[in-house]
Amino acid sequence: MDDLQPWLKAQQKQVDTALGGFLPRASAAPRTIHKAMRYSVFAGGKRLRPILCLAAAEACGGETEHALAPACATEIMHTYSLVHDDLPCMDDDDLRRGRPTSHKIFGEGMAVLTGDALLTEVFTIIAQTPSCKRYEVKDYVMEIASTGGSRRLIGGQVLDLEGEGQSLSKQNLIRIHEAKTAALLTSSVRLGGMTANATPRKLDALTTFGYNLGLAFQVIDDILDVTQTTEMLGKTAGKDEAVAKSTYPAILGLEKSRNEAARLTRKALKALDVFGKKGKRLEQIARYLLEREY
Ligand code: GRG
Repeated sequence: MDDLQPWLKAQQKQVDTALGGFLPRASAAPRTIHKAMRYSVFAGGKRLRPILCLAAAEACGGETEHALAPACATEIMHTYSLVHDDLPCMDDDDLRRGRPTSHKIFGEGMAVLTGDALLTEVFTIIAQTPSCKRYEVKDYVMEIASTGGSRRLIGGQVLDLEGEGQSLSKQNLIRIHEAKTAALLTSSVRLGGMTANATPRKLDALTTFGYNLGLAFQVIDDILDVTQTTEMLGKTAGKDEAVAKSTYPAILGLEKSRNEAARLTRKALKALDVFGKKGKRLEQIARYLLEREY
C-alpha cells in the first residue's frame, strides 16, 4: 500500500492534464459556459472513476494512453451529475468539492446548461477512444450511454426523488445505489478493460468488482456524511440526517454499515483473482476506499 499515494497523485495529474486538453478552453465563446464547465471539473474531485478506468486497463495489460479518453469521459459524466444533483430543484446544495456549487456562482440557468454541456462533451470525448480487436467506438459509446441513461444514473435519481420523505427498505436503497453510484464505477472499470481488449471473462470480473466496489463506496459515503465534518468532505456534512434521507447508517446503524462495506469490498477483491499481479492497483484502491476519510 506504501506506494499507492504517489501513484494516485501521478494518475490524478495525468487525468487533469488530459481533461484540460479535452474540454473547450475557458476563453472559447461563449466564455461563461466554458468557464462554468471548467469551474466544476477543476474544483478538486478525487478522480476516482478515471483512476479506476486506468487501473482496470493496467489489470488487463493495456496502455494508459488508450484509456485516457474513456477515463476523462467518466469524470465528466460524474461532474455533470454533481452539478445537476446540487441544483435547488434536486438536492439543493451550496457546497461541492470545497467550493460554492455551480448555480451559486453562475446562476441556476447556467448550471443547468453546464450539466447539459458536460454530458454532451462525454460523447465527443468517448468517440476519441482507439478501437481494439474486440471493441470499437460504438461499444464504448453504448457502455457509457447506457450508464448515463434512464435505467441507471437518471433512473437512480428518479427513485431518489420519489423516495424523499419516505423510509425505504434496504432493498430499495440498494436499487438506488446500484443505479446512482455503482453503475458509473462499474462502467469506469469496464471501459478501462475494453481499451485493453479484455476477454469476456475479464470483463465479467471487472463488472463484479465495479458493482461491489460501487456499493461499498456508497455505504462509506453514507457513513462519512454522519461521522465527518463539512470541511473534511468539501460538501455539507450531516445533510442526509437533516433531510431524513434513507441511508445505510439510518437503516442499519453505523457498525452494521461498516461491516456491510467490508463485506462488499471482500466480494470486490475476490473478483480480482483472474488478474493475478496485474490487479494490484485495483486491489489497493478497493482497500484504500474502505478506509478513506473523505
Ligand atoms: C443526472 C441529476 C442526475 C443525477 C444522477 C449520480 C447522481 C444521479 C447524482 C450525483 C450525486 C451523488 C450524491 C451521487 C452519489 C455518488 C457519490 C457518492 C458521489 C460523490 O463521489 P466522489 O466522492 O466525489 O467520488 P468527488 O467530488 O471526489 O469526485
